[in-house]
Parts: sequence; C-alpha cells; structure tokens
Amino acid sequence: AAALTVALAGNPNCGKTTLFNNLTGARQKVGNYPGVTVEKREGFCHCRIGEPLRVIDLPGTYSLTAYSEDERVARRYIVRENPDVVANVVDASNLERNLYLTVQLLELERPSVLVLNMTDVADSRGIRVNDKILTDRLGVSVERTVGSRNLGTDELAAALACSVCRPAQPFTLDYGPEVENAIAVLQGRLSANKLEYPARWTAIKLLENDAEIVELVSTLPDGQSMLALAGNLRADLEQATGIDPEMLIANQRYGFVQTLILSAMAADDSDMKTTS
Ligand code: GDP
Ligand code: K
Ligand code: MG
Repeated sequence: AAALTVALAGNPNCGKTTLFNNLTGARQKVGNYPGVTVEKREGFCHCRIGEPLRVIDLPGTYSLTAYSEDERVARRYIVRENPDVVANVVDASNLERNLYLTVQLLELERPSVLVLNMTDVADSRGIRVNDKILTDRLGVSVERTVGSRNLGTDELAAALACSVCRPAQPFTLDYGPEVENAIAVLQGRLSANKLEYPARWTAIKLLENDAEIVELVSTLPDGQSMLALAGNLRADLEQATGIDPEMLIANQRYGFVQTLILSAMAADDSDMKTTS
C-alpha cells in the first residue's frame, strides 16, 4: 500500500522540524529563529505500526492569508496535494497565537491531529489545558510531545496512522449572524462550481478580499458577477458593523480561540495526559 502522507503545519518555532527529525530520523537543522524551513522537506517514518508515513515539513506561518509566500505555500500544499492528514503542531506554551492558525487550518477541511508540543515549557509555566475540551470543540484528536527530548514520538506516529481510519469531524467556526449570512450567500453561488478549495473557505476568503482567491474566482464562468456580489456583501458588512470585514473575521477567530482556551484551562484536569 502507498504510504500515508502527513503534512506538518504550524507557527514558526513550534518544533515542526524537530518532530520531523524525530519521526523520520532525519537531521534537518532546527533553531529558535525564523526562516530555517524555507521550503517544504520530506522524509519517511518507518514506525512500529503498519505502513510507513511520508512526512512533509511545511514552512511555519501565523495565518493563512495571501500576503506571504510561506502562507500561500502552506495552504496550497494542503489543498492541492491533499495530504492524508495534517499534523498541526502547536506550541503548548503559546496557545493563543498558535490556535489562531489551527482554526484556519481546520477550515481547509483535511483530517487533522492537534500536536501539543513544548508541553515541558507549558508545564513549567503552569499552563494546563484539558485535551478533551480541545478535541470536542475542534473535532480533532490531541497528542502531546516534547520534541527536543523525543518524547511522545511513537504515540504521535500511531495517532497519525490511525487518524485516517476514522472520518474527519467537521469543524465550523461561527462568525456571527452578519458574516454567516454573507458566507451563506457566497457559498451557495460557489458550490455550483468545481473548486479546489472548500466552498465555505473560499466564501470566507472572498469576504476577506484575499488576492489569490479573488484571482481564482475571477476565472470561473460567472466569476465577475460573484466578485461583484462579494464586493457588495463586504460593503454591507462594513456598513452594518463599522469594521472592515477582514478585521471582523480576524476578531471572530481570536474571540473563538480565547473562549476555547479559557474553557480548556478552566476544565477539571483530572483526565489530563502527561508526557514526562
Ligand atoms: P520549527 O520552526 O517549527 O521547525 O521549530 P524547530 O523544530 O526549529 O524548533 C525550534 C526550537 O525549539 C529549537 O531550538 C528546538 O530544539 C526547540 N524545541 C522543539 N521542541 C521542543 C519542546 O518540546 N520543548 C522545548 N523546550 N524545546 C523544543
Ligand atoms: K525554527
Ligand atoms: Mg522548521
């Protein structure tokens, strides 16, 4: 059987390359500075469970906008190359910034596993979250690792191999009534077309006025009228809320993440797993 493809995605410096090395036995350069992973790398994980995993180390990003090449590379890879599973690596000591990317990755609708790395740092700072809350609210399984000590690697490999056995749980962030209405209108028009990106994600990106997605939609048979519609919806949203739609959407994402973290930290931690 063909190897399952796993894409490692996450913020810069959350430990993606360290986990890549742990999984594949490679010796790629890691470091606490940006720009180490300039392009995606690939290797194989011959883990204890069945099939080997083909592991891709994507460039680190804080968001999935069209503003930087790293972000475009990451989102294009996840959609066009269709990896079997996205391993979203998260710095567990810096949840707010990291989960802001997580919700955007989940909107790409690929099967995903949430990897809480740097759990040693989180533990030492007293940052404790309940994995079950994260799993319930995000629809993904959670694995804990300490990459720099090669802890949790086998469990991670097993979870990645297993992730494709069960169907992906759909994740939908509720952007509030005004934005959701606009998304629904655009999604309805978009779903008549064959798109490479998920229709809901594409609708959100049109409301954010994402340059690459605007370009893509302009090539559709009724693309020009859809872009005009998106322009009107953006103007209506700005009129109704007084906020630029791109900012409005970013604010909703931050709000969701903040609420999620508060719930996950407040929850009884008696069922917490530890790695060390
Ligand atoms: P990337 O930018 O996501 O690829 O991150 P790297 O793999 O280059 O790691 C960034 C830095 O964090 C390196 O110095 C690693 O040794 C360190 N690191 C990776 N994982 C952990 C971990 O779980 N705990 C701690 N304390 N450090 C880690
Ligand atoms: K790095
Ligand atoms: Mg790296």
